[in-house]
Amino acid sequence: MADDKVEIVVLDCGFSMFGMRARIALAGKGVQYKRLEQDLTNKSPLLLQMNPIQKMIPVLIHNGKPICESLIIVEYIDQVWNHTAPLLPPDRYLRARARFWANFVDLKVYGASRRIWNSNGEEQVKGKNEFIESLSQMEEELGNKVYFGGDMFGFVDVALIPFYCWFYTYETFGNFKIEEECPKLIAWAKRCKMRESVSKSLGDEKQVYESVLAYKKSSRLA
Ligand code: GS8
Repeated sequence: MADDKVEIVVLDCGFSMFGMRARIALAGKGVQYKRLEQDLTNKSPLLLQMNPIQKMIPVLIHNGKPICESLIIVEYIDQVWNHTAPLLPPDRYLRARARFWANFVDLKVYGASRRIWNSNGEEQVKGKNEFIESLSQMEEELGNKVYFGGDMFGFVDVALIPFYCWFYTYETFGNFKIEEECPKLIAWAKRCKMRESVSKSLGDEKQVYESVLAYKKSSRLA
């Protein structure tokens, strides 16, 4: 594909694990793009025009056409730039399995993770327990493989690895150590981070934490 004629823009937000997915997928394919940082407290006309239904980032804009929802964006990137570094396997069953676990990350891991930093008391403890349970289930799915799909970094890895730079935030709010609960998953995360497409796309864990503190402060004031 003649990339110099193609315009690719990502509406993104530094701390977003969903935005990081798009960044990792594009970096892995070696695609150049323009990243437009969005202020989610004051949404831009471009974001509202490109994602009028959800009004959320990330949005991938490919030649003026918007694609929304991070996992759909990652799959789209994988299909358009299919000449290198495939993320989804060719086998239909393995593809379905990868989609299942990526969806599990959104439904279970993400759902529980929010409650660790965004609630208190019993609700927070429940969130923490469900978070550990969901990561343990993922650890089981990983087994002794290098990556979720086997020897190749793939779709489920892209879906989950952005959460790694949020671990410091979860641990600080929830007062626990993820490595004590899921050591194999931490070893997997360190392996993923050795890849340039991942290391340059993840946020800094301390900055993520600061963003969460700032968000909590501003939502208390609202
Ligand atoms: C979630 C995107 C999302 O939550 C996806 O792309 O996978 N299922 C979607 N985006 C957040 C920022 S990251 O927490 C967002 O844009 N929020 C703005 C809002 O809720 O108004």
